[in-house]
Amino acid sequence: MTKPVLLQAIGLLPDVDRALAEHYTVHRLPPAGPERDALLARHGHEITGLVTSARAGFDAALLDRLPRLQVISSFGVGLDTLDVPAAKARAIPVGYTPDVLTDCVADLAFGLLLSIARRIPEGDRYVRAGRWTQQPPVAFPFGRRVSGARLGIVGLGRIGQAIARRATGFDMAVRYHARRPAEGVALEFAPQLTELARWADYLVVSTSGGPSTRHLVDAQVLEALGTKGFLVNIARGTVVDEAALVRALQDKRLGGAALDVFEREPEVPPALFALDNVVLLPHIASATVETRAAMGQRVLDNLAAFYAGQPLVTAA
Ligand code: 8YV
Repeated sequence: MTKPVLLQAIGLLPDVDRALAEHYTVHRLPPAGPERDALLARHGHEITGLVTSARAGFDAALLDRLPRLQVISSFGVGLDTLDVPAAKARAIPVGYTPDVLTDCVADLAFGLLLSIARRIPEGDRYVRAGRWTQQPPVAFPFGRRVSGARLGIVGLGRIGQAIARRATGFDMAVRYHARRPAEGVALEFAPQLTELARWADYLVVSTSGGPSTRHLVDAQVLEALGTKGFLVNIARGTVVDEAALVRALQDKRLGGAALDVFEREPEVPPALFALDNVVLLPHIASATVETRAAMGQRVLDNLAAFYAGQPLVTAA
C-alpha cells in the first residue's frame, strides 16, 4: 500500500518526526521563499495531510496550494494561527491537542503567580550575586501573600478551570470574566473585566487568542489592577496591550507581571529586561517531557484516525 503524502510545516519532537516518516511520505515545508514555492509547485497536488503547530499555523493561501488536502493535524491547543474557517470551507477537518496540556499549563500559571508574588527569580538573582552576604547587608524586599488572596481568571475554558481548581488549594477567593457565564460552574462571574481587575490581587489570563480577545487587557484594566495587583499571562501575548503593560510596569503603576507569552514573540520588549517587577519565560507552559510527548502522540493519533476512516480524536 502506498503511504499517504504529508506536508510537515514544522519539526515536532524527534520521536514524532520519526513516526511520521515511518508511516507517511513526508515533505518538509521550507521557509517562505523560492524553495517553498518550488516544493509546493512540484508536490502540492500530491499532499493529502498537513502537519503544523500552534506556532507555525496555516493560512488560506497555503491551502490553495494543496488542492487534494484532506486533513490537518496541529501540535498545540491554540487556534489563533490556524485559519480553521478556511479549512472548514474546504471540508477539511483540523485536529489539535487540547486536554493533554491543560494540567501543565495550569501548573505553570501558578508557578508564575508564585514567582512574581514571592519574588522567587529575584531572590535567586540576589543569592547568586552574593548580596545575601554583602556588608553592609542589603535586605531582600518582602513579597506578597498568595494563600487566601483574590484570584481573577480571564477565560474559563479547560485551562481556566484547572487554574481555579489549583486555587482552592491556596484558599483563594476566585472570580472569572468570560464572554458569558460558564455552565455548571459555581464561581462568581464578573461581566466587566475592569471590575474583576479592581477586585483581584492576581489576574490570570487564560483565554484564547485571536481578533476577538486582542488587547482585552488594556490600559484601563491594568489601571484597575493597580499597585496591589499582579498580571499573569499564559494565554497569548495579543490578549494584553503590551505597550500599555510596559508603561505601567516602568511607572510602577502595577504590582508586577509574570509572562509566558508576548505580542511578537520571540521578541520581548527590551524595556522589560531591566525591571524586577516582571518575570519573563520563553513560552514554556506546555513544555514538559510528558505533556509534549502526549501532544505529539495526539498529532499522530488524529492523522491515524483520519486515514483509518475514523473521526479525529480531537478536532477544532
Ligand atoms: C506550544 C501553545 O508552545 O498549545 C499551544 O497553543 O501555545 C503551546 O503549547 C505550541 O503549540 C508550540 O507550537
